[in-house]
Amino acid sequence: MHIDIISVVPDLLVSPFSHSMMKRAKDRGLLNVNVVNMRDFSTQKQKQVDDYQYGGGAGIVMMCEPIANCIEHLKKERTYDDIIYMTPDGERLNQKTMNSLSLKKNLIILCGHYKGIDERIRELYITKEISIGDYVLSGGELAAAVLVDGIGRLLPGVLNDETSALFDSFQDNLLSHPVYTRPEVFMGLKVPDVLLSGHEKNVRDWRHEKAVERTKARRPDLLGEEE
Ligand code: 6GU
Repeated sequence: MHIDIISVVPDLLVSPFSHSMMKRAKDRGLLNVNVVNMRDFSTQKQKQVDDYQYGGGAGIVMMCEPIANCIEHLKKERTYDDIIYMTPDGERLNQKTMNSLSLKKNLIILCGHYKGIDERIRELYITKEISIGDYVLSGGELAAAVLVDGIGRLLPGVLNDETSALFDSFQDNLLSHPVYTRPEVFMGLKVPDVLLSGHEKNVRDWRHEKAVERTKARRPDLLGEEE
């Protein structure tokens, strides 16, 4: 999978993809993340990429030309399945969207700043608009990192334990069951006996029961139940 991320602060997007699972995805040639500096596509002398909004009011807007030039440049290299704009007024991100995006081949992710981007870019180029939740961030970069992390870990071969992504919280509309590792007793708290029993079916049943219990208590909405 290939993902181009367009940003005015590309430095923000270096570390998130240089460690752990995302590094492994890259090293194994499963995910290639390329960060593009929008300023390189500015048509202005001062490399300006934003300007005052028509109609007045506080807040500047990201201009059409640098974004369009950047996207056109990328499109010469490959065909994109989606051109995604990260914005608080987009569709709220969930596991279903992660799953479906993980099946794509090439994506562009555009990170907004300030008051956002000129509406005409949204009309002309953007195929999908995504928000990561009901709060406002100063820019789309951290949201893009969340999106790429969530997609990357779903690519076959990224996780060492192939089955584990399927048992995640949300993958079946249930939160995860509690987990334990050594020691057996910590500060007087003992690991539940069933997990030490070696009885596979009992372990499976216990985990399911705990997942349902936790989901009912914390996120009844996931079960289609009222709060
Ligand atoms: Cl995608 N961008 C910004 N700036 N704020 C957000 C967001 C995105 N998702 C939630 N808040």
